[in-house]
Amino acid sequence: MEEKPQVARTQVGIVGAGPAGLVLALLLRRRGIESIVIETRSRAYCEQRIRAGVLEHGTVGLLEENGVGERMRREGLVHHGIYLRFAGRSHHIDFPALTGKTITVYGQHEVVKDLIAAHVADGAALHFEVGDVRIEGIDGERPVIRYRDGSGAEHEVACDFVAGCDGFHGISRDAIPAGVLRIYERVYPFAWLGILSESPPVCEELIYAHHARGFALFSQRSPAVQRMYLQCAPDEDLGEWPDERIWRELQRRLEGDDAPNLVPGAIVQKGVTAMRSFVVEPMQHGRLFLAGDAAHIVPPTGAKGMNLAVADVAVLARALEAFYGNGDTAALDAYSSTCLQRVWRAERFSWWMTSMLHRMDADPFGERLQLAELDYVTSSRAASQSLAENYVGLPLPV
Ligand code: RFL
Ligand code: PHB
Repeated sequence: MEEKPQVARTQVGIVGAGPAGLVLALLLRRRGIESIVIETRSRAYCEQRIRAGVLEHGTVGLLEENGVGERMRREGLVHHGIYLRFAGRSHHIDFPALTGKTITVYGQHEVVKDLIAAHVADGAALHFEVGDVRIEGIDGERPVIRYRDGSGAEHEVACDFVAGCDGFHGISRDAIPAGVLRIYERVYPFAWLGILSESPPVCEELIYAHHARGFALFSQRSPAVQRMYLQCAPDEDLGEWPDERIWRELQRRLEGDDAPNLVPGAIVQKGVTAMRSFVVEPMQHGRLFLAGDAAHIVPPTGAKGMNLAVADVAVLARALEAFYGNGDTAALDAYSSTCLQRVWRAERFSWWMTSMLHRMDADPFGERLQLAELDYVTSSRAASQSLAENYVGLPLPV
């Protein structure tokens, strides 16, 4: 006999409780629109997953306006610029002087913790550790999300719309019929070895370092915890990277006249991150809307991924508000084209930062071009302003 599913009904079914799904649910709730969020991982896993660290000016504003900015304001580190380091010297890009804006360094997992806490406090529907997730009926007016809970019981969520916020490896993108999506992709021949360490900051702001041995990035999480990355091979074996080697390599990639002092500490996490640029077009089909990493990936060099996810769902929430307010579908119909304009700008910026800063094998001409570009970017006001306005974030779409 076929098992009878437990049936729930909502306006917007959200697949995935990363930044895209959680921010969307929050924005919808603030507009009086119901949603149910389902997530395959546990709450603890989502709250501990170490990822992004830089929040654009607009992302910070959106979180604050929606009542989840209190801890970020207290614990987030407001940065007034970044350093580009090359040929043995650091060069400051001053964001307030160039754009009037700042950025905030606050871990993505802290944002996720704050969002989950707000959902729980509001009694919102947020289901962790679900399995076997399927999306059906997106071509009709009643799409359905099916899943199994931890005990194996089958559930069905009948929705008006489905938001696919399940990241690059999720199932939402594949729910769109074959032949509809066009994929644009670039895979880079290098990766980042990232560490989290209990040590003092290398500098008051982030340092993006170009070096003949490869790129390095010196970021932060708090006054006592730092996040740092080394360019490495995509198939790099972490077993070959004992802590002493990591510290030695980070220090070498900082070398030069004004080399900041790197104080080693306990490395509490290590991982390798692949680098990829990826966009699907369109970002919607029928009643399914893709948002965040489910629709696009940027290499992390421009610090854009999480910010793009938030920008997508800001557009989607506004479009759904118009639909439920007065039946107007124009903004929903334009969702993909509205988002893709910003997405491609961020793709361009992330690709450009990546190309300018990473070592490419056996390309001495390319290295000279990188140095000329870095020299130009740090000495021309027009060029540094262009970098700064992209880094702090283009205005959220209105
Ligand atoms: P996420 O965060 O991947 O969340 C997707 C969620 O969906 C769940 N899921 C499913 N749920 C239900 N059913 C299924 N079938 C499911 N399949 C998956 C997953 O468990 C997960 O919880 O996507 P989202 O929300 O679109 O957010 C995107 C951001 O996470 C990502 O773009 C950023 O982390 C990228 N990124 C950075 N972005 C920035 O804006 N600034 C940065 O400084 C920055 N640095 C980075 C980064 C990403 C990095 N890594 C590890 C890729 C640095 C690194 C090293
Ligand atoms: C981080 O702090 O994890 C981080 C900062 C800047 C980037 C990427 C990652 O460009």
